[in-house]
Amino acid sequence: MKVLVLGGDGFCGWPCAVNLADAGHDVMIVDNLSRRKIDIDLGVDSLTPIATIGDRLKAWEQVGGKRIEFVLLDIAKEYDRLLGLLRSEKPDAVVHFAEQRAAPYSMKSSATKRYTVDNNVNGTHNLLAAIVESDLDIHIVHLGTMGVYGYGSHRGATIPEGYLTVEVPQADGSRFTERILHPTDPGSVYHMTKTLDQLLFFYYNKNDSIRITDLHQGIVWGTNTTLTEKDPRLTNRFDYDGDYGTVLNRFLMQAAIGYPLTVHGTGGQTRAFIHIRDSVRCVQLALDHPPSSGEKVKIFNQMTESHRVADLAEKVAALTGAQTNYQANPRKEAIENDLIVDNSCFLELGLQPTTLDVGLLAEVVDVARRWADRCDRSRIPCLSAWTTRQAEAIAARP
Ligand code: NAD
Ligand code: USQ
Repeated sequence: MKVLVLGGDGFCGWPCAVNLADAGHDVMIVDNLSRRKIDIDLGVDSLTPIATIGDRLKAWEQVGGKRIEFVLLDIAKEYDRLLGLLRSEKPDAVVHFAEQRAAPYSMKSSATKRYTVDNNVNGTHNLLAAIVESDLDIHIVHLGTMGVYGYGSHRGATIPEGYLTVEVPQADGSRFTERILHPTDPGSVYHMTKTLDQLLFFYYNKNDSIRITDLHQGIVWGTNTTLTEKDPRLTNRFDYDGDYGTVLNRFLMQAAIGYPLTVHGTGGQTRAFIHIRDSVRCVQLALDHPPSSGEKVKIFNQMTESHRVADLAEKVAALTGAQTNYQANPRKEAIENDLIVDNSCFLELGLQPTTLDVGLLAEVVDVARRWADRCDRSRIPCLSAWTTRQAEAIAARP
């Protein structure tokens, strides 16, 4: 299969591209390298040393024996080049990772809010419009987020895979049932762009019959896959800073350097998680099981387990002896929430989850401790505040 991996230089995209090439697909990465530029702008770096895209591709050719092509292209700004690429490459599928993915970065300023909306919404819309204009039958696999469902108001209900069956009352007292997109409740400007993506997919699927799989992914933890471990130049990125670091990887790194684990608020926030190895596997499963022509957008909940943030801190502390620091929350989010998720689609397709209980220790030892001296402690605090109220609260932290 010919596959374009948009955003294939990023944390989820790079191991995915390598995995698809290893599985025998003809892979082309399309990326504008904006993530590397944001690191430079913020003055931070991946905890793991990552090779340039050129060196990564050379290393993969030597180690994997198969070439991955690369095109430097901004999908949000270079519509004509994107269309030209689809026409010349005629891919069977496009995996779309190419978005600004950090909630705290999206909430830093009006400039980062506007950038996140412009980049993510235009990028997704350009892809959809270009597929229609190309007149090619291309399956889109998009990386969405569990955050589209929101965290707070589920009242013990199980979150279904994308669609909810509702009963609608009529004026005459009768009712009809309808399967609708699950209502959205984004918690940041970044998460809001993912809810907008979802609507764009709904429309283009309905109007133009584009075949789409939208993966509502939880927080990805871990670093490498067996393939990216094969050569240091293939190593994946590990974000730990206050804008891009996600909670579990941050806790692992903090434990490795003796920095008290930064739990926001009470730590009652419950979130969904998945290991990077499973994320890569899910994308492959989604490509292998495309929707048929005329089928509604397929939505999978791409997560394997749910945990409260405070419980994660406890787990990491039990493993490493780390201290925990409950601190003022920079985010406007529910103090606590329940999260029961239906993820049966991937389990039925054969996904065998890597659990925290099995994978955590290796991650602390092999990655976080190994690269601990590359950590800049001053970049650990989360300082991007959702509103002025949260900004005042974090300014008053002891
Ligand atoms: P990342 O920032 O590491 O990778 C995104 C890649 O896309 C980068 O290489 C970046 O340069 C590229 N990119 C961004 N805008 C682009 C544009 N306009 N044109 C071309 N390339 C562009 O992020 P990630 O963690 O790999 O996330 C990938 C996708 O998965 C995102 O859409 C994100 O929302 C989703 N996701 C990530 C996680 C997670 O925990 N990391 C969880 C759920 C969903
Ligand atoms: N948190 C802490 N301490 C920290 C960092 C975060 O307590 O040091 C808390 C946050 O307040 C939040 C939770 O941990 O309640 C999760 O935060 P996160 O930064 O790990 O995850 P999030 O902002 O939700 O975003 C990440 C990815 C995003 C993806 C999303 C999936 O960056 O691309 O879409 O996870 S999900 O959370 O399922 O929506």
